[in-house]
Order: sequence, then structure tokens, then C-alpha cells
Amino acid sequence: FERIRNKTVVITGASSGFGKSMAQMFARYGAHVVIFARRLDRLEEIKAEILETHPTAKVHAAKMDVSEKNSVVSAFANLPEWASKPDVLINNAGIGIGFDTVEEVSEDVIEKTLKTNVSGVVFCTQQVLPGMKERNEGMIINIGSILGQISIPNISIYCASKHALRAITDSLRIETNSTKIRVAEIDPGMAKTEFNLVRVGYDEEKAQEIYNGLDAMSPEDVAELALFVASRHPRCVISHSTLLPQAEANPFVIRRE
Ligand code: NDP
Ligand code: 8X3
Repeated sequence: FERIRNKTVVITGASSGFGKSMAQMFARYGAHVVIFARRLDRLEEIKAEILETHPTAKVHAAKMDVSEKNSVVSAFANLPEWASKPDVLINNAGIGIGFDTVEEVSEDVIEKTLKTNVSGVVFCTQQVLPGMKERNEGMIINIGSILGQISIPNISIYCASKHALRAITDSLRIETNSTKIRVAEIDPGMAKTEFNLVRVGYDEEKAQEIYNGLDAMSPEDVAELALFVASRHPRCVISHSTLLPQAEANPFVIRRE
């Protein structure tokens, strides 16, 4: 993991779940981190916590709504000097809302999901690519999902967004092949974060039911893989990796005890 020391890592959706864990994990191994999300109060707490445990780390926390291009542009335009040349961008911010069938799903859910999970990734990537091309180095890691490989019912738009993300990851890797930029995707299975709390509309009990009896992953499990992916030798890239709970053979075959 030594290669990550003193690198600047930008993480979207860092106010909870994988993003928060990745920020902590990267800082632990000597990286400087930029943490973006909509809840600035959460980010400030995470920043304080990181600086307390890793006093030599540099941390920049700022508000960003990835689904709004102006918000993305202005957040990147206001990066402090030390963070203005990111080595790694982790497109992690994402949402899945509700349990609707294709027949029922609302325009609002379609728009919110696609704007966050697809447009947001493109907007953020567009902010770092010119600089990475100029420096002829850099890495973009997209956080996809097992649901970007296998679709399940009642969350079709989310599945579609993660399938789309996979396409974007692959197109981008080809488009940047004349440079030394690396493009990777990590596809996790079920992990305990706020994802399902958001999905069920902040009903703790309902969110918990989704994990009943399942030994789901922790956000740290995913952060460890992100750290591994980000710290490989520059001549190679882990282009796709899937990280599942041992109990999840696939989204349809899950052992609950
Ligand atoms: P969380 O809900 O815990 O975290 C999601 C993060 O995304 C939050 O920090 C949230 O911050 C941020 N976010 C959501 N919408 C926006 C937005 N419009 N602009 C900026 N930030 C936004 O869930 P996870 O940690 O689980 O999710 C992280 C990623 O992992 C997502 O892309 C998700 O699809 C993916 N994933 C999750 C799995 C799981 O089982 N948990 C499995 C596979 C993939 P805020 O609300 O403050 O903006
Ligand atoms: C979300 C995957 O299996 O936790 O991307 O619903 S799952």
C-alpha cells in the first residue's frame, strides 16, 4: 500500500458507508483526501476524526451534489492548491430508491437515480480528466455493484444505472488508452451501510430486515479492496473486481442463518 502515500485521493459520497471508510483507510496509509457529499456537517466530523488520528494527513471537505453539474464544477474549481491535481478519483456516490417494478416506477426515481449514479460519475470524471491527461497519469475508480452484472426485480433503474456505469468504465478505459491513466471498477455485493436506509426511506427497522440473518460485508471490506486497487504498480490496473459476502453466491442465492 506504500504507493498511496502522499497521493491525493478524491472520494465522492464520503459522508457515510464506503466513502467514509475509504477516506479513513486511505488517510491511514498516508494519502491526502478530498471528501465530497451533500451533508457537509457529516464531512466535517469525518475530517476532524481523520485529522485527530492522522495529524499529518491533509483533508479537504466540501459540499457537492454529483447530480448537479454546477455543483460538481464549482466544488472542483474550489479545491485547495495541494488537492488541485488529484491522483485518484473514486466515483462512489450513489443511491437506489424504493422497491418499484418497472410498471410502477416514478419519473422522479428514474431521474434521481440516473442523475446521481450515471450523470454524476461523468460530471466528476470530466473535472479530473484534462489534468490527468496533461500529467499522463491518474486513476479513476468507479464503485459499481453486483447489480451492474446481474439484474434483480424491484430496483430496475438502479440495476440499469450500474450496468450503464460498467459501460462507461469500459469506454473510458479505451478512450484513455493512449495515456497512462488507469480506469477501474469495483462491484460490491451486500454491505451494511446507509444504502438500504436510504432505499426504504429512512425506516431503520425495514432497512435492518434486508440484512436479517446475512453476514453482510462491512464498509471497511470494500475500502480495503479500493486501497489495494489504487495502490497497484502504475503499469497495471485491476480493471474489474467483484467483492461479495461469502454468504452471497449471487443476488438470488443468499445464505441466511
Ligand atoms: P451510503 O448511503 O452509506 O453512502 C452513499 C453516499 O453517497 C453518501 O455519502 C451520500 O452522501 C452520497 N450521495 C448520495 N447522493 C449524492 C449526491 N447526489 N451527491 C453527492 N453525494 C451523494 O451507501 P454506500 O456506501 O453503500 O454506497 C456507496 C456506493 O456503493 C454507491 O454507489 C452504491 O450504489 C454502491 N454499492 C453499495 C452496496 C451496498 O450493499 N451497500 C453494494 C454495491 C454497491 P450525502 O447524502 O451526504 O450526499
Ligand atoms: C446494491 C447491491 O445487493 O446490496 O448495489 O442490493 S445490494
